[in-house]
Amino acid sequence: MDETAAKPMNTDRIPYDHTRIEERWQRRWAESGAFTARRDPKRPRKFYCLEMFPYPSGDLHVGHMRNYTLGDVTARFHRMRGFNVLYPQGFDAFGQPAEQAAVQRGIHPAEWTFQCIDRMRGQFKRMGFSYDWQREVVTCVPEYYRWNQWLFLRFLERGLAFRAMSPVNWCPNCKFVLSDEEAQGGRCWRCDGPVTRVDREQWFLRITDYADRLLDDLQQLTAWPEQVRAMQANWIGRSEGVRFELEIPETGDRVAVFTTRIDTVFGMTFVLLSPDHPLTAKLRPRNPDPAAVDAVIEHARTATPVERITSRRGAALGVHAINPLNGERVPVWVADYVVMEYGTGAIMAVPAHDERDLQFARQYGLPVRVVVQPNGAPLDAATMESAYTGDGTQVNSGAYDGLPNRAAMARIAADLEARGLGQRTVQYRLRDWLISRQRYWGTPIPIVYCDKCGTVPVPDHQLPVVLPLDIPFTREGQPLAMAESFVQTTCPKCGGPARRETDTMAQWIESCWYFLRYTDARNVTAPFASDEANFWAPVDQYIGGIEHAVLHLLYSRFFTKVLHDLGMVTFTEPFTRLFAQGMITKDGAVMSKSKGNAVAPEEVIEKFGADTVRTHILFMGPPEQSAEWSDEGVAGTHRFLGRVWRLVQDSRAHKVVSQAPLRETERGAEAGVRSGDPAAIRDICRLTHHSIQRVTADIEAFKFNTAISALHELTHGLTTAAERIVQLTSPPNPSPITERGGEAGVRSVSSADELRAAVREGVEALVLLLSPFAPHLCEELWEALGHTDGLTWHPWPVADAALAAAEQVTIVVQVNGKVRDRLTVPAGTPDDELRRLALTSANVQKHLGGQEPREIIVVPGRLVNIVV
Ligand code: ANZ
Ligand code: ZN
Repeated sequence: MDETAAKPMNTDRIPYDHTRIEERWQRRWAESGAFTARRDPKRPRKFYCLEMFPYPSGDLHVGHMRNYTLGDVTARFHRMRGFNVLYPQGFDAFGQPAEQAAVQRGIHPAEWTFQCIDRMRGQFKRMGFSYDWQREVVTCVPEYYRWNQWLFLRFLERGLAFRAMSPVNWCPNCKFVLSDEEAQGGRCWRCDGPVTRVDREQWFLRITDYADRLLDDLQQLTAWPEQVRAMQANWIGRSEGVRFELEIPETGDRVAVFTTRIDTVFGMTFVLLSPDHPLTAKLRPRNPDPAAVDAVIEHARTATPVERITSRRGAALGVHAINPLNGERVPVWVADYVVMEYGTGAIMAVPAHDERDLQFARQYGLPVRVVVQPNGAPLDAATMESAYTGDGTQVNSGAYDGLPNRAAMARIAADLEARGLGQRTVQYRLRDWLISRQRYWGTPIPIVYCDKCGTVPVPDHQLPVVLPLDIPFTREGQPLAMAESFVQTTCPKCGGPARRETDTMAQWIESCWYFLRYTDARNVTAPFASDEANFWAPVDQYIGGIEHAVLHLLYSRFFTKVLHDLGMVTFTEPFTRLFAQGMITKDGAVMSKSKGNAVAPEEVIEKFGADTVRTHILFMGPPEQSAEWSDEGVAGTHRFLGRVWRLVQDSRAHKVVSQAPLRETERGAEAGVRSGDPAAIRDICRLTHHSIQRVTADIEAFKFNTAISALHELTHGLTTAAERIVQLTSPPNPSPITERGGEAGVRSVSSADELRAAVREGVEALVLLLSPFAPHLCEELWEALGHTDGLTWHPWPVADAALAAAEQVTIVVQVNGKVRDRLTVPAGTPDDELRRLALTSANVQKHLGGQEPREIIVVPGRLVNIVV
């Protein structure tokens, strides 16, 4: 025994200096290009790991870091598992806050954006995230947005981009036109204020052409959260129904309606037109009081979408419509809640079976007729308080009476088709995607308006249309429209004077395809080379917030399908697996700067290190759930990492592990574990290999918190074993690491040497398994263990299933003291389980003969005695 080994540990132990270690490894990784994504043919599979890239709004807090830490652990894990890994990061750099900052603080949006990017990039680096920074994508530079423009022109060529005058969602608060997705529930996605409608000429992308594919392909996305798939399906809103026309005898007009319940057509007691329906304006004078009609039209114009569909305001239009099935004349009204954007903008109203129609009928004294009768008490049209929307038997329906309504639905549809009066159709709720924004800080739409030639696309070779930087910012108006040097241009077709489009593209456009740009980020002749995109994409694991369930994820799926149809990629879905992380809260509220409860990562890194922040964020709970940040929790995680540090340091000092790396032959098997070996060694091997199994499976399943728990247990078991070695080698010197735990869990062992290899193997496994979580610490320890290869691409440990399996023991089962059975069970099986197993034994059942046991005595690991 040498001098060092005999000394008490705490005097020569190197302290866990996280600042020094983290700076050192971040420098090493950067210098060696450790995270550069390469297409290495020796690695058979690829893995593309991606987090939704951030909007550069300033500083990130620890709540934001959850998203990125999940990604980094996943990326590091897959590198060690032998994949070619692409793990990039960038900035979604166009958008409104930069423009607001410009107005409020007089700083240029570009300057503000790049300041934020620099800060955030620095924060990412301090967290030790293993991004390939050579592929960084910043969307507000011409090198990137020129490809937005290029793609827009491809959409235009295919008829997938068009300009139309149409009512658009308008947020009076943000002074901003919104897409339907941004105005969900009638609220602005930015300020949550109510949205109104205004008419404007705008650019749209024809996403509705892809509605069926966007819906059908959701079925392929089996590794997406069910909730997100359901939200998309609902948003696309496919409805099967029937469209048919009714004649208006007074004017000779025909009005088409769309219904999902053609079985109720005999219950139509009136027809409703949308206030925006062209016939509404035409028929207005037929009401003796046209002002009543005007009031409805006016209300519809100013009301928010939610107010409109909940309103039951209406007015008669003084004409009738003829039900083609029974020739009945029913009145035609205008109603607020019928919207022009869905179906045909007119409906057959069936108050007995549609709630809104019933409310409308009661309010205006219109008739109600039951045509679908449920089992049980018959419905009474005069008194029913809510519509019956379920299934039943046809009544009051002429030739269809007595049929189940589902059967009638099919028959009536077929009959209408046969008579040429209507047809079965599919209706989508999804609307075309409005992409024009009256904003400065975005991608200019590459269009020129010429008096002679009309709307002229800017030719490819004139791209990019550069966003001018030297323009004044004012509170009102669109700065770009006021920049004459930008607006005035020459027509690419005739060379005459022309004006540029001054709307910019919605910021969602940039994020529709950025994940493909990363595969070939520096390409100057194309958005990306197909070969690179097809190698790396689709993204294998995408990580982000549930708030993008519809907007970004739907748009990206749409773009991917168009790119597929353009022949640029071979796949049709962009994100194979999707993970939506839960929020981090502080004092019960979602962490955010505006709420004043944001915790800066720098503070915690300073005190405890990035490894602690990372490990703690993932230890806080299942990542899909929200979790409360606590300072005590962080300190606890720091202590855990300190224990791992000391385990390796003390083990080395005490020659528990030698400084030379373990030779292959020293692993598991060599220790003689499989054959009649000391139980203590077997215990350590089992713990090690079982831990490898658990941590591997847990990381794959995104159960990072339980993976870390397993690492706690492994650390504890190895520490105890290391203490045992110290005791055996230096009995007179009580070691500080024996203070806790002592001999617990370590069975008798004759010599320290027997344990050494097993502990060494366990310690190496611990460092490898912990490394995706705490990479700096583990690199340092790996080096201390004598390795020179670094951990980034080091193979992940593989468990030996035989070593990992729990030890089997035989339990004797007695009934009234007589042996009746023997059970083979894993060692450590709990008493309750032993009781249950004993009672279900066939032989025991026979000897009990139906009697209730009076007492069941369990001797753990040995015997169960049932007394009757
Ligand atoms: C008659 C009827 C009877 C209806 C009945 C329902 C129940 P989904 O499922 O969302 O596709 N509708 C059609 N176009 C409309 C419009 N532009 N504005 C407001 N409502 C409209 O809904 C389809 C149903 O919504 C259609 O079927 C129609 O009412 C109404 F017992 O027709 B139904
Ligand atoms: Zn022209």
